[in-house]
Amino acid sequence: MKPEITLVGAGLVGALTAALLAQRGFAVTAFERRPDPRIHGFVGGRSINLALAERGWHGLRVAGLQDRIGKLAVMMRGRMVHHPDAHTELLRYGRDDSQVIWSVSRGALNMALLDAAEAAGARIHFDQRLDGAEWRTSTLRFVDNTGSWRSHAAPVVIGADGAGSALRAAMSANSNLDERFEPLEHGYKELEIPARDGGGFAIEPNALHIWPRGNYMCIALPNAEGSFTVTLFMPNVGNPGFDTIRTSADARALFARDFADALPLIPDLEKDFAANPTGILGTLYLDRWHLDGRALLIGDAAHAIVPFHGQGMNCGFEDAVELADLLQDAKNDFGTAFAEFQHRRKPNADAIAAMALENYVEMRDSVADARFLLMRALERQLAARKPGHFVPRYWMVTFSRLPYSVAFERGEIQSGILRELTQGKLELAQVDLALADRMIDERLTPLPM
Ligand code: FAD
Ligand code: 8R5
Repeated sequence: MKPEITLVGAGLVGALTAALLAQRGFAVTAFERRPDPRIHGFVGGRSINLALAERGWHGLRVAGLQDRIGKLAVMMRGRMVHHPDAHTELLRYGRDDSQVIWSVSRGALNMALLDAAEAAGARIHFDQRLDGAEWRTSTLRFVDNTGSWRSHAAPVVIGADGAGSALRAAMSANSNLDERFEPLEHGYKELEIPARDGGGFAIEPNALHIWPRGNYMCIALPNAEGSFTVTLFMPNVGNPGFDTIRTSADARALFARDFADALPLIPDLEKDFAANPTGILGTLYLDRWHLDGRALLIGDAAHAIVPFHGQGMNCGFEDAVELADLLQDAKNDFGTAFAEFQHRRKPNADAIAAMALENYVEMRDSVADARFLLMRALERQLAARKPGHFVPRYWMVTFSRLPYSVAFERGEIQSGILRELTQGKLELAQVDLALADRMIDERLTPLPM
């Protein structure tokens, strides 16, 4: 008999987990609140994309989906910075085109993952919203869109139902998970740069575009069909802020002043600004991710983070792979496997949460700062002098599968080295590279790469 596992949520992480567990011989049943996107189209309808990096690709590779998704992904070589005077510059993310990130459609990704889960034998019930749990009898209650109920016996349940997790709420009703949500005082709004008439991209396709403006910014990621999804990030309260930029006319005036080169590319600015909700951002921390061997939270349900490193999904995919490996070896001792999962993943979730918060300041502000640019240039030089020894933090997070906690710790040491070496300096030629080599040898061990 195959052990049975119930999943709540068949979004990105839930569908990947369903595929990986079914591939390893578990009898997987998943319940998803939304309708099947392969039949009804993806709810929302708009093109929404995500940045896929090495950790995400690894999950897709293990699930056998690399080729299918590879065909749909748009390469982003670096940040294309749009300065206030409208000149642009490309800051490469990696060493060369082997170190890039990729823009993929959330809908296409979710549909591919659902196909893979079902192909491996997982059963997925759509239009089924978790509404509560009775832990004494291990019974979950689901409600469909007509309001009718069903009960499901679930001795082992995994919650991949996102930041607003209903399973988390049901677990909290039983035991204290020590949950805390730290809101960011900034929100976001999605807009669109459509494809040019007759097709084609209106701006450079192979980049992640950033309009840094100090305390706020816009970004744009390419969609394969030629459009870009634009996101405006700014304070909830302030000037500009979502409390002062309230009407479509306010939005147009803000763009005319601060994003003048983008404005003519966003024909539906007014309509989208009014119609699209203002997204909220924040970090979710829980001290407990599981109820012994009965229930476990993964992905955003356990550790939602702010978006500024583009790692929420990437981190969630890493969760899915780690969990599948643990359960494969667990001999049905779910309690031990869930505790080990939390033990291994929590320090990494905390590390990426902290790095994602830091990257907001870097994206919106420091790209215009001379000392920052000098440290960035030096970082690349040291990476070339000492490959595998001095590795930029962004590279460790984005292009490797080193634990996030290692990226964070080494990043702190490296940032100390960069600060000391550039103290009072204006250009790269003034930096003492022999001293740099000594600092690296003394403070960092070479990586096993
Ligand atoms: P979700 O994707 O939220 O999936 C949860 C699923 O559970 C959904 O399908 C939902 O319908 C279902 N569900 C919810 N409640 C219930 C219930 N009660 N019963 C049954 N089912 C339920 N990450 C990146 O790595 N790179 C990016 O570039 C990036 N860009 C992003 C852009 C946007 C606009 C947003 C909002 C997020 C972005 N992220 C990105 C983060 C990423 O989307 C999340 O980290 C990732 O989707 C988490 O996956 P998940 O499966 O845990 O949660
Ligand atoms: N998420 C991303 C990066 C890092 C880019 C860099 C940043 C939109 C709601 Cl804000 C953001 C990145 O350091 O140059 N990689 O991928 C994705 C990002 O935002 C996504 C699209 C987003 C939540 C709205």
